[in-house]
Amino acid sequence: MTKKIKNIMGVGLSLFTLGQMSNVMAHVSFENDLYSGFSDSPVAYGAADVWEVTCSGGSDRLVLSVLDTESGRSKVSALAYKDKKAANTIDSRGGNSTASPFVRVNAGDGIYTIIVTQSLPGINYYILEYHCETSTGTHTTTSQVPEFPLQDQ
Ligand SMILES: [Ca+2]
Repeated sequence: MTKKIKNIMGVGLSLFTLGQMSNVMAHVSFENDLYSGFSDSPVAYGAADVWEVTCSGGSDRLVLSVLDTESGRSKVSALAYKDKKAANTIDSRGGNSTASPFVRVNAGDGIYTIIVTQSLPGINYYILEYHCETSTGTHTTTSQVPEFPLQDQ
């Protein structure tokens, strides 16, 4: 197997469309993979992708969830961190259209780090959904993550 992005414009685009339809103004990542335990993978175990999202001034928190787009036993989780505050969310069932619960990290404006991990070695595919908002839930300016994570495993 080789590391690849699957279905970039498929699920990601449909999620984006759904977000627009529900007026959520959510941001989504491209569909990315976690890849471990293969001869050509960067790590044998513990693949982790690292992302950064910037929340504009006036933001109170980052809200995020993760969609595991691959069925199988391995679960995908996303942990967001900033200034000694963190929250973790896990998609308990891969391969369906139900994402993990939304969680919040209330650490104000600035750069949040998001780390996506898998519970078992192998290959997982996932899409992040996230946005920044004020303390009353009004969406604030949120950076769009790049096509690939800062650490890509
Ligand atoms: Ca799911």
